[in-house]
Amino acid sequence: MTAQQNHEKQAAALEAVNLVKDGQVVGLGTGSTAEFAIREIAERGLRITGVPTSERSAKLAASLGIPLADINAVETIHLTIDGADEFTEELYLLKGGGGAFLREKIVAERSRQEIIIADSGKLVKQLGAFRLPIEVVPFAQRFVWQRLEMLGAVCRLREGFTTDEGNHVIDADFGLITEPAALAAELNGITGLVAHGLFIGLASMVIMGKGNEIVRFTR
Ligand code: ABF
Repeated sequence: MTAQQNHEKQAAALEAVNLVKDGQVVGLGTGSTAEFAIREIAERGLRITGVPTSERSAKLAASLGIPLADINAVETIHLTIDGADEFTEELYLLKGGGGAFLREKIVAERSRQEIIIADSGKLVKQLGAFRLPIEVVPFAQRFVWQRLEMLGAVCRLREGFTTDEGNHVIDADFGLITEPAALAAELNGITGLVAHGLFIGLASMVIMGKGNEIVRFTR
């Protein structure tokens, strides 16, 4: 990661944390950009309850003294701050490089606001330069792998990686994804495919650091 990327990630995170209010339930994203936001929440002493999207983020938040709640124990999630691997101006996201995308998607679905923070390198015209992460139950791995190949993907197992839910990840190269919503619908119908990294219609806003500026993308 370059110094410029780090600067842009941190700037986007600081801007997103301005949206956080005392008393809120806040979804805590996963990845290096989301980590800046978690640290900033603690730094500002914001009195929130965190719902982490991964064991990694839970450990970080706990170490910083942020009170955490089990997602099944909260009535609502007011706002979530998370990263992404790619995003478009239409707020289509490709996520999952960090392997936490099932929990990230569940938290995003339950959030009143899903705020994505990113450096300028994440903005793309079309998703897909980054391989699409697919979470699969081990029992269905061969079946899902074959179905993904039938859809045109070149598949690669994320070696030596198990998700927080104990599943495997296949990184599927579909090339540039011209119809993300259509592909997401196809993938949603594959039995044993637990989650994919296409987040369609979930982001409320993307806050992007660009040089010394902040650029916002909204629906
Ligand atoms: C997470 O943020 C993942 O979905 C995504 O892979 C990651 C991006 O990582 P980073 O912020 O380190 O670039 O939400």
